[in-house]
Amino acid sequence: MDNTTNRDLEQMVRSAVDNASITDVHTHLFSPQFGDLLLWGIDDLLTYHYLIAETFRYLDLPYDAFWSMTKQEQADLVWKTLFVENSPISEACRGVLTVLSKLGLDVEARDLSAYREFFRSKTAEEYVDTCFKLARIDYVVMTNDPFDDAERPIWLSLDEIDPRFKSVLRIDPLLNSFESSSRKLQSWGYEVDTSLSKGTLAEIRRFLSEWIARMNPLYLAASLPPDFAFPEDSPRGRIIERCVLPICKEYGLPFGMMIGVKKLVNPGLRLAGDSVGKSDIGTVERLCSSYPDNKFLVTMLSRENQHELAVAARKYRNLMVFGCWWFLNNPSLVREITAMRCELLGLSFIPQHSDARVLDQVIYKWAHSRKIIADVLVDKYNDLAATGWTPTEDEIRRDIAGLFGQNFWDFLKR
Ligand code: RAT
Ligand code: ZN
Repeated sequence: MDNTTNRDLEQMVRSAVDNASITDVHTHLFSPQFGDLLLWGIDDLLTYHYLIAETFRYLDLPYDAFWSMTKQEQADLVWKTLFVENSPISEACRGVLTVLSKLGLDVEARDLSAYREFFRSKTAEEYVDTCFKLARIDYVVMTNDPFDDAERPIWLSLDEIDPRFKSVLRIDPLLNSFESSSRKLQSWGYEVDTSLSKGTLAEIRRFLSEWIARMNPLYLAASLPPDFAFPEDSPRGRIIERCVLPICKEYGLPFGMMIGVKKLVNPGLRLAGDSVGKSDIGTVERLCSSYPDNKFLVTMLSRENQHELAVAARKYRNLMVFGCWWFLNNPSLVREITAMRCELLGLSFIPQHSDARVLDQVIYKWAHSRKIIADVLVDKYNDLAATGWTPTEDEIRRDIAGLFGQNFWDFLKR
């Protein structure tokens, strides 16, 4: 390998990253068996909540007027505002164009009706194959909420799921709004009350066990606010301590914590109305050190938390850091965060997830992320080569397979 030049090395790294097949560890996608819950096509792409928030930057329209439009009317307005009247340079806008271009459509034409026409004849099943192929994905991890009125009945009657889609038991309502969730639990036959008595906690554990049996999830997950604390004298603190952690331990499942979201700072924007706040890394450290037999998959939303989260992962091997989440999934930040994680953690992290809500988005989110992750890795391997340690092609492929999927599967097996 001593004849390997920097250019060969760069070529090897870029090709290994391009060809790596992906396990997308957190998305909001569904398999076609979930019917309309699986979003795809140009109108869903254009009404992505990231784009809705950006559209309102330019409009005086009352929020309700927007929400009373049909999906196609909303998509028309987003297109006009963000693509026609302004150049679409934001990451979410650029994403739509990457998707169209990778599908072979004429981006230059700026022809929304032609794009609509392209999708009209497709079925969800065939389009899943197209997107998985273009994004080079093996597995997509869903977000499955048993408290969701549209999703729950599907689980109760589902036979089987496309094996490329894996489930995750998402428990935000249980942790973050127990009072209303307890009423739902009661109506489903669980003997719970809001006092969180011993009996109630046992019933919550029964609920979790039953849904684990039904969904066969890869992990349990919740998004949590910036002021999330642990231990905490609150329903959330008690439920995590007495139900979530013991159940995760019993079934050998990680607890996925997505920390730092300020819900609905602007309710008029609905799903687009959430914001970000800095969180206390001490909470993550306390959980990891007090529960060494539990595994934690953690991502944090604020840029300010990224360095201390990587440092925490150096201290606790039961902590797996994943993804550049939501407002961090922008090239400048992915670059900075990925380089920093490599420097502190080597290859022992999961650099990215897509968070796709619309199937087609895996095409752009992964194309954009692959490019940045490859740039960072080229630098890192070049620095290595400068010492005289030239990585072989096999070593590079092994490392990259870890980052794009194997690290996740290995962590689940631990
Ligand atoms: O990124 C998003 O689409 C957010 O709205 C959230 O769904 C977030 O990713 C989450 O999982 O809570
Ligand atoms: Zn998400």
